[in-house]
Amino acid sequence: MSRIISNLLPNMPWQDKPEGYAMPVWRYKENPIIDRDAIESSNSVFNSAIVPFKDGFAGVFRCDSKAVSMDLYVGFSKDGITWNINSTPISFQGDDEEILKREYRYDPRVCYIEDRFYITWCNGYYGPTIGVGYTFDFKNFYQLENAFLPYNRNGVLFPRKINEKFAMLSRPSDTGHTAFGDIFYSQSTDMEYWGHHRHVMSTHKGDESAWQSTKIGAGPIPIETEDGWLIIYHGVINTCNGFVYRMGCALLDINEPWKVLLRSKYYILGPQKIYECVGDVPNVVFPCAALTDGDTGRIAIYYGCADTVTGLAFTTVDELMKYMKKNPLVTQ
Ligand code: BMA
Repeated sequence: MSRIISNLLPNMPWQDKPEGYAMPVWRYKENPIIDRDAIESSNSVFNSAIVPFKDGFAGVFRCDSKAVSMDLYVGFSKDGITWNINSTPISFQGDDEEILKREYRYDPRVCYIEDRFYITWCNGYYGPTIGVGYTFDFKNFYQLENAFLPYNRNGVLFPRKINEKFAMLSRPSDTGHTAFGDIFYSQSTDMEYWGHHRHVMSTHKGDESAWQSTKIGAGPIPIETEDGWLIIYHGVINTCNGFVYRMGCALLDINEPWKVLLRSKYYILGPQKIYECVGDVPNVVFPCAALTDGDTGRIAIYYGCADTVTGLAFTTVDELMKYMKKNPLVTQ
């Protein structure tokens, strides 16, 4: 048994694994949980970040408008499944007008550290980079400096300081649809200046694990377990029909998270249901958040489906650990 080190969350959404199901991650039966027109202005609602908040849940949602512009919206839910999303985007306050100027915002992650909820997202600033902000109450939002120079995406914070520093995974990229990308680890004492960058994982070029041959990027906030940091990430292959996005998992060293202890050679969830294969960008499952329960080891993954709607899937820390141990990626 591998144990999650986290608070108890008995009210997290959950469905048991269907009898005889072969894969380690199974979908919520009533998927998708959020439709593309969840708010009046939206073309699509996907790649969004959910956390426990008060006696329910809060989330930061990527809602693309009918102009197909990308922005972040806050929402609340009692059960993690039925959501009320605000009709106007998040407005950030901050010290510097230059940083508050909005070009576009997408693919949020939300991470509770110490006393507040930090939000990271892909922020347009002469190209994509990692925006950073925080809130205490999901009403007032404060924006800090961008973490990196452009171009970067998939900035994902760790839920506590490691070696006395804030820690973030990210994926240096380009201005376009990026046909490359590895995961790196960066450190900061103040959430403003990031350095001491370390390489974590690369794409896999051989056919042992072709689904992650083009680019990889961190997904939900890393899950602290007794064996290390469990990460769920997206891996991409370039096919004659374009990019296909799947989910994988890996285990990182607890004190030196740039060291990979285990990594699955097989994907854990791929686009196979109609709402994952058909939409504005077909064949995409893109995880951005996970709820966890320290007692049962349950994990609920929130993921974008075909860049159009939001899905929910379930697993446990044991399922992922067993799957990685049984099918390890040998040549990293
Ligand atoms: C990535 C990001 C994601 C998106 C994915 C598939 O580059 O833009 O938001 O889900 O492509 O289109």
